[in-house]
Amino acid sequence: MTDTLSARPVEAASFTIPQERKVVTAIPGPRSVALHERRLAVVPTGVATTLPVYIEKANGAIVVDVDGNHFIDLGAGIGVTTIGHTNPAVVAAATEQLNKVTHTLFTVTPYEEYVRVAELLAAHTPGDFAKKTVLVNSGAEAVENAVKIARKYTRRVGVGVLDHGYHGRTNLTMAMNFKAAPYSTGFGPFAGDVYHAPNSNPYHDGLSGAEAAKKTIAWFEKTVGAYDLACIVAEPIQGEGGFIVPAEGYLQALQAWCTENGIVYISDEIQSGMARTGAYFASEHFGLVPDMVTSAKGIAGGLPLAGVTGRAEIMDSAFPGGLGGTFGGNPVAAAAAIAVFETIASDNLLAEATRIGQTLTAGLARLAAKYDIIGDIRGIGAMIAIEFVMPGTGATTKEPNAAAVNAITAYAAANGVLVLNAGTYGNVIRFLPSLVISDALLEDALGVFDAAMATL
Ligand code: PLZ
Repeated sequence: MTDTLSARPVEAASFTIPQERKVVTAIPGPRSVALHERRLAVVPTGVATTLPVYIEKANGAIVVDVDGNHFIDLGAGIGVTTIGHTNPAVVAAATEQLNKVTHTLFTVTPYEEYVRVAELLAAHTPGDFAKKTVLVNSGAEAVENAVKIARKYTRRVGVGVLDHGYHGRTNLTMAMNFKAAPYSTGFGPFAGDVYHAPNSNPYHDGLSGAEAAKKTIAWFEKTVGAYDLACIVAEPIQGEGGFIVPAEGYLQALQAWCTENGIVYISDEIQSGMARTGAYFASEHFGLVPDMVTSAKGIAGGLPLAGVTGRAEIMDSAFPGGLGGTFGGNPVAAAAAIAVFETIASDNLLAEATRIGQTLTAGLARLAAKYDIIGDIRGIGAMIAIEFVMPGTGATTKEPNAAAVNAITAYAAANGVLVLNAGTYGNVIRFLPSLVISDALLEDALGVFDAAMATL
């Protein structure tokens, strides 16, 4: 065992699948191809697939397809299996809960696991004040509920969002996304009273946080007026938008303006939260104490669960019965979430996220020195991205290079590395590995990226 591996909190021996890349067929292999044919007959084309490789099992940072190929998973199901695939603590907690009680509906007859998750979210989201949490099933549903509550609390209707943001696929959240295609094209009419303001995008706008905030605030003041805004919903690091990290001071200035004007500040931490960036919630890196935080994805280790956590007085503004849903805060998902919180603490996973960020950024910097199509490397902790530009445009127009991203991700997949793209122009590769991935696996994957870029 190498030093890197022995430094891992989860010993290699505790993985049930060897943490190694192994390609034994063409990608996709024959069994995946056969399954894909069946799928095309019965699953609509609107449910697209990045890579038609059908997965049979997974553990830690490795997923295994039906043809026996072992992939290094650098996407973790878009940042969901943050504490590793089939984490033993999650599997044990969910299995035990399945055998105790699978469902009652919390708003009919409640159970302790929901309450415990609410306590854990109150303890781990930023801010030292009384907080309450409503649990739901998906990120989009969390955003919808956050907006409902903010509107009820403020008795205002306007919803402010930022350019390059992403918030979901429901009717309201479609209207909140920056990108129309493919999320909302043809699906209207859309919810009204949603206002899209310029964001902070340091690599492209070159503005300081204060300058960018001035621009955003001026836009809201002219286009909506602070008085009509119930809330601003913003991701601390924009996920689908390409891991855009705002300039220093930007979000703080935006929140200060919200507070002065009675606007509820909502941090959408669905992609950036739950230990992903080396803090429980990324807002902490920016000195933000949001009025409300949405969480989902990594919260329950792969089971469907999401939440809205906020100041008690805001959360209590909805009338009794105003919030709920059949499956929200399901006992099995809630039990899994408790195990996730416990594992982050017991396995020191915040520090692991920081380690992963250091390894990735150093490795990617080596590649950037070799390949001028790498325009920017950014992100925090285990949420790192590279933006690709056309050759020779890095110092000038920074023209998006989606073709490079498509070629590199295809090469990586064919060589046993699963990685996701992102960005409004599809020219970003994002790394969202699980926090149990070793440096050795990361270096192996970086070698594949090097080889991929050498072919371009
Ligand atoms: N807010 C910040 O990242 C989900 C979308 C995957 P749901 N992002 C991945 C896809 O193509 O559907 C997301 C997010 C942020 C909200 C959401 C929505 O979360 O759980 O997908 O509804």
